Amino acid sequence: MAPPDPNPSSRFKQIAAETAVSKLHDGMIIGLGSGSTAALAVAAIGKRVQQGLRIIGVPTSEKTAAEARLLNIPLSSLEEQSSIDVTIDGADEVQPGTLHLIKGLGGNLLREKIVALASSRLIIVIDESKLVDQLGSRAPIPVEVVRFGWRTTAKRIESHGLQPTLRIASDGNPYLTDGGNWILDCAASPISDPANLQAKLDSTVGVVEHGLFLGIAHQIVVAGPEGARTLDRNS
Ligand code: A5P
Repeated sequence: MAPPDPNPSSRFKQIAAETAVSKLHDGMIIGLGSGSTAALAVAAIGKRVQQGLRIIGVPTSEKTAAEARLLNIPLSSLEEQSSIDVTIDGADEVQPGTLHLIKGLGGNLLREKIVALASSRLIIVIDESKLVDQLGSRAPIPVEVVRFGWRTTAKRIESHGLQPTLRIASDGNPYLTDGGNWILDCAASPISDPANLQAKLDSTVGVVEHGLFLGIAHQIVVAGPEGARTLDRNS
């Protein structure tokens, strides 16, 4: 009998990432996501590039850009490529049916959202633990805020029924995003009306962007013990 897998979630992430990357073809402009699952997709793209696949990547974070350079993936930016064929990225929560997401526990939600919205298709790669009936069930909503007056911004966010906590990095200082902002991780009980909360966060002064990605993903590649399957939006 095979010994039990000590980390099935990593294996599922790998399967999801490789399944999504197998759909790519020559000539595509590809958004490169951030986070541990997206990093596996970037590694799989690197392998395919080494085997001759001709694509150009647009990274969603400095970390992803560094990983892609090491793999010799040709890179560009949104200044040079105004549209992207497909972006492959991870997520912290996915609601099947709507394909609404929470993203940003890795801290890159702003660039991820900009790249996602410039993409003809956003494919999300996850292990099945990320599937939830209602957003807010297992992950806080990361909200990127300008540093100036952040405590007053946090109070405004509290008035939307969320509980914001300033994210602290491993060096003990506030976590700094690639855009030079801070992140408030906002605990929410399961969110009954995500569109309403999105509207409130969108109009909160001091908020740069938030991790609610509603109606943006086109397809989810989710992997579990049975292998990978794809989820499409019910619309
Ligand atoms: C990065 O900012 C995030 O949006 C990630 O895509 C998300 O947190 C999922 O990350 P993992 O694949 O590491 O769980």
